[in-house]
Amino acid sequence: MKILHTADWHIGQLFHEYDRSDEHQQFLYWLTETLVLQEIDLLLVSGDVFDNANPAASSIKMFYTFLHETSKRLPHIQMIIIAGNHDSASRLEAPKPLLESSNIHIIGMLERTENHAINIEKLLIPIKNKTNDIILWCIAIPYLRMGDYATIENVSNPYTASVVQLYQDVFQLANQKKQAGQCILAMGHLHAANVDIQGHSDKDRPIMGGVECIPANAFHEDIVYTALGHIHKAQKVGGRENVRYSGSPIPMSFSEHQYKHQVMMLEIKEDKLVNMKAIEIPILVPLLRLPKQHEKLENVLDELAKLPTKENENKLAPYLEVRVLLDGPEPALRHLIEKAIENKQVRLAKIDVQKQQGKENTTIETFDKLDTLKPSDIFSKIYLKTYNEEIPNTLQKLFQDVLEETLSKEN
Ligand SMILES: [Mn+2]
Repeated sequence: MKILHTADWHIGQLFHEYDRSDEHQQFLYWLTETLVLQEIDLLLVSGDVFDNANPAASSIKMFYTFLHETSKRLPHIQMIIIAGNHDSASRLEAPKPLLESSNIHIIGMLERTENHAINIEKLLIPIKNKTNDIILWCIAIPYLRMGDYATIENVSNPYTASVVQLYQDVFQLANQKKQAGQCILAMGHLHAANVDIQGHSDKDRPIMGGVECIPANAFHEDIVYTALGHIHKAQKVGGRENVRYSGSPIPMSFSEHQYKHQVMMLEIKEDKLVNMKAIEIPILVPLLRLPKQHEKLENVLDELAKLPTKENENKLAPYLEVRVLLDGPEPALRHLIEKAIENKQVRLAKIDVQKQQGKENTTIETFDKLDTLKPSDIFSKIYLKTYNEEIPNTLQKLFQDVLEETLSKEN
């Protein structure tokens, strides 16, 4: 049986206001071709199919077209899709009855039994071969939110303890059901302990749920492969080759520009993992960070001037992040940069400004001194702290004018 593991598609994401449908569409076309070419029997999608809980109709259409096209070309393929923290669990699950008839399993949320316990049967999916015999059991647990799990008391981290317990409970069930020659897989959308979160350090894409990390030993040694989602950099977890993040197929932020994007392909024979390899995904729109380090504006403009000239079609031009080091205010910054790249084959996505280190010795006033503070004093201090020099007279004068005008209006 051949399996392909992917996650964190984030269909519908805007990249600094730019629409990414072309990139997502090309990835999904590529994925269908890859599934056909590699003769994949089982596709695992470990959460964050969509970028937000209320995806646009065009995003939903893209997703269902992918499911339909892939099922048409590979009539025997089975798919398991779990919800991530970006997905709406109920929205993702809505077409469940329809999809199950095409061997597509969607696990968005936990179901409860009559006595309110988690229905762990629903988190265990039997996968059959072409002759209709069960050959593996997949533990499929979506992203867990507060209130999704039974709270375990008297432990330092109830979230972690509950998630670990749930994986153990479903594993136990799988182990009871499993017969000779069958094996167990697991899926999850979570933040594992000690992972490389490069790509999430960026303030544009802060990590969700990163406070409570799940140790790799939550996944029993007898699970042949654990397919994780949530962290965008592809990697193994806890030093274990068979516990992995597939990574996101397209970069979600500029801090992801350095690493390759991939899917994982696995092959299982009897109850053993016999083959595992990463398949690199072609990138349609590259990310460009210029210059490598933050530099003074004049150097930056020189650098931008060297960029290749615009071709007719600028629709898929690289996304550009410009990195500037400023030692004073520069109100024309955006204008100057936009002018410099007017005829260049790039699309400006972000201007990242670093200010030269100011003096740190400006004291913060205490509450009881608030009455005595003057706006102009605060302005002077902030300027000194930001730019490490006194305010130029012209700027001080402009500030006074604005201040006086504001105060006169107030009265
Ligand atoms: Mn996520």
